[in-house]
Amino acid sequence: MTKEEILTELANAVIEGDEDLAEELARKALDEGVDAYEAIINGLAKGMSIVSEKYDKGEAFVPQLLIASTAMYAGMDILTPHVKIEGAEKPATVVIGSIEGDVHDIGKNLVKTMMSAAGFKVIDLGSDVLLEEFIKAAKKNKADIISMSSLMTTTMTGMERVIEMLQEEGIRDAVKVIVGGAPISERFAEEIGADAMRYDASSATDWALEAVKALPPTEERWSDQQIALSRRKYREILAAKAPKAAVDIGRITAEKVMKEFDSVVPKFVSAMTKAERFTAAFDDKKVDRLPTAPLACGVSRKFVPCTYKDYSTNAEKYAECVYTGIKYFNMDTFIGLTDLCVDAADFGADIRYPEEDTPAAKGHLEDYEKLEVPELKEGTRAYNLIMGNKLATEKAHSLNAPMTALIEGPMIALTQIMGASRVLADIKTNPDVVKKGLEKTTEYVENVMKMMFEEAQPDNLCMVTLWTNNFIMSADEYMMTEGEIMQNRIAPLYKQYNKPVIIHNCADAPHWDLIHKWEAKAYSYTYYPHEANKGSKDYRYLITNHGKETMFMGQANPIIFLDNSPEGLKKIKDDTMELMEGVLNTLKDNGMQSRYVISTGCEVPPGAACDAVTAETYLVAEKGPELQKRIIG
Ligand code: B1M
Repeated sequence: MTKEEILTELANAVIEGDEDLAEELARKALDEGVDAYEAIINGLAKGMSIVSEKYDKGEAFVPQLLIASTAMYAGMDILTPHVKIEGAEKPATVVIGSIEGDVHDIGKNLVKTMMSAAGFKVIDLGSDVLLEEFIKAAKKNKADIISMSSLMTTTMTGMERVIEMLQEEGIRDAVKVIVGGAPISERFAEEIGADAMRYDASSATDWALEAVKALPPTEERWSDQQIALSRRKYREILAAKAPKAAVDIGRITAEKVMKEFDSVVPKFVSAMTKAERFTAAFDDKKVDRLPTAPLACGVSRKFVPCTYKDYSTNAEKYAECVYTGIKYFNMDTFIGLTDLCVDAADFGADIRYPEEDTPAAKGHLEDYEKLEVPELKEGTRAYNLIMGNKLATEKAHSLNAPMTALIEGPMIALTQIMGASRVLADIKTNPDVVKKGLEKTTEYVENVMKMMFEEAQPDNLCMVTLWTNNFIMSADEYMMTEGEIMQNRIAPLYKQYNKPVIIHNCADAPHWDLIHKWEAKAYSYTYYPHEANKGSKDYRYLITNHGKETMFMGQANPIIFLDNSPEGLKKIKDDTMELMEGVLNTLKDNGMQSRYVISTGCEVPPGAACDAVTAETYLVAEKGPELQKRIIG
């Protein structure tokens, strides 16, 4: 083989995700005297860039990226020890991780892969990384760059603290800091003092390559003298920052809402009960106004009050949160989303329960073959959830509201048990074990559904199927895994109990045409305008294309509920008004009148302000009837 052929084949091995071939070709490259560095950059890394470009264009999906990166690393393990370093510069070092509290790591892993492909030495701290670990790793490795990912509004503030810690330690100027992840904006990056933010892994890598060129030599930046100088420089800046008082904004605003409740809510004119309104909207029948049901789940606990852990693990507390949530937020149903770790906990994965935030699955299991379907009995989290929904349904009915219980779908259960990146990669390399694993989680989900329908008897049961998101899996990959199960097992079970299929997606760009395969009667969705080119769809598209069969619930951005300043509250009201008007006009244009719920489609952050939620729900109650009459008649 010529050198060119070896390089092309190395790239192809990565594109195909063929780990063995990448290793074989890496050895061949060494045997044939190809320079190891060239084989990495012009062979393996080139293949990775091609897959990454395809991903950016929506032509490849996460499983393919993951197996490509595995092949790339396999080849690199063989080639890297042979890279000649005399005369050449030592690779720049990047410390990377997802911020404390955040277990999302798929995007972070892509950034890691692209940076490795570009020749950086990447120290991966993993996900849910304690803030001080970034500082420790930067010091230990005399890093050049710190790369932090956050996928949630609740965790993004940790990035600012890391930057402050770098300043306190006198090493802020020794490193460049880049931040990224879905909720991160350029403005946010600037406000917290990061050097850059980028929207995708490739451009983050391009930035990093440029950034290190501008850095003074390592010894200079990391010298004791420079550190002492830098400490002094930032001392004043840090001292000038007002210390942020720890205020429980959720609780304070919950008290305000409760106090004002009697003088506000009874004044709303309503010709229907919550149950009548929600049921009528389901069937697109006449309503007094559109129903509203933001996913103000964890935040409802502030009325009780109780911790998030209590909300998600204690049946009585959960039911109390449902009752107070429906009452004080004046919602038309409560969608009972807790954490997404219920099944994973029962299968034996390790769950972290922070007091004030959503629990997350941390310790995953190793062996698909050893998964055992747990017995659904007292003591399991699923049993507790069912009992919680039984109590909650009684309480919701006392307020004339329907209860919408929520459970995890088989694929989310499996990814929480085994780890998402691993399962997504195994779909490509070892689909049979994934299917075996799914068989086990499906059996458990079916048992939970049956007991939920028979014992708890909520009015509706909503299922989380977030892997339909077409940023992550192709329609075929989804159909080969959870899609098939949804169609052939889960939807028929709903039918057997005479219940409508209701889906909560957590995602912005599902494969919309698949929803007809299991006849979803209601769909809780999110919409991100900046992802429109990747398939994120708004109510206009959804009602027009699928509204005849499916009631959509969503669209309002939950992040807005974090801001209860006068401007923030005004924005919530303006956005809600615009949404209601737009939805009603679209319904009318399509010959419909009420099949839509003003909601969030994504959990309102547990630290949100309760008066921000009521800014939306009270506005719907106040202005909804008038709008309904004016637009629909
Ligand atoms: Co969660 N989740 N999730 N989730 N999840 C989001 C983020 C959410 C937006 C979904 C929603 O409700 N609409 C929402 C956050 C809302 C908010 O901000 N408040 C959310 C929530 C609420 C939650 C839970 C709280 C749900 C619950 O339990 N009630 C819970 C939190 C757990 C925790 O972390 N403590 C939770 C859990 C999970 C799973 C574990 C089930 C799973 C993650 C599995 C895993 O990663 N190991 C999951 C998933 C998959 C998602 C969505 C659907 C997809 C995320 C993803 O992997 N995208 C997500 C919805 C969404 O983002 N649309 C959602 C694909 C990935 C390639 O993109 O990570 O954005 P991304 O990376 C991109 C860019 O952002 C960029 O490059 C990548 C592409 O090239 N980028 C960088 C990333 N890092 C960068 C760094 C850079 C530069 C660019 O420089 C440093």
